[in-house]
Amino acid sequence: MLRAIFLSVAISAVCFSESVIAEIRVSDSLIKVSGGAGKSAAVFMTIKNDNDNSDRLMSARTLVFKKAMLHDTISSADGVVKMKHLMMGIGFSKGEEVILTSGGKHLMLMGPNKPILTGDSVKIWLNIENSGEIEINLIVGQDN
Ligand SMILES: [Cu+2]
Repeated sequence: MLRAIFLSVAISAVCFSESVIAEIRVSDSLIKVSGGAGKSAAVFMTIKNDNDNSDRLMSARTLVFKKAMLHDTISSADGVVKMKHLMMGIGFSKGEEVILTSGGKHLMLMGPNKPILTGDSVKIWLNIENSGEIEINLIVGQDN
């Protein structure tokens, strides 16, 4: 009995270590800063929808950058790479896992309010249509 209680505590502790709100799970989040002291940054992550309904990442906000925009990366036949603003956000159906990654969909942060340095933390709130806001905290790594 004691052992069973101990086990359930351990499991809930694991759940709290990732960002989970209404069964929207965000994992493997990463920030890549570009342009010297960080004129912009791209944010990558995996979002899993464990809800019983579809949902949608509508937008994001942060206090560290003036603008946060959802982008897709489009490469044309002649090799030109462009970014497209995803005005309708990124939708995910029930059970779907969406990966925001380099060369694909990502969250773009523009206009830093201060120089972005290695070790800085960047807190971001993801606005999920049906599940509310999810807070994630990213640390700027040395490989930026
Ligand atoms: Cu972009």
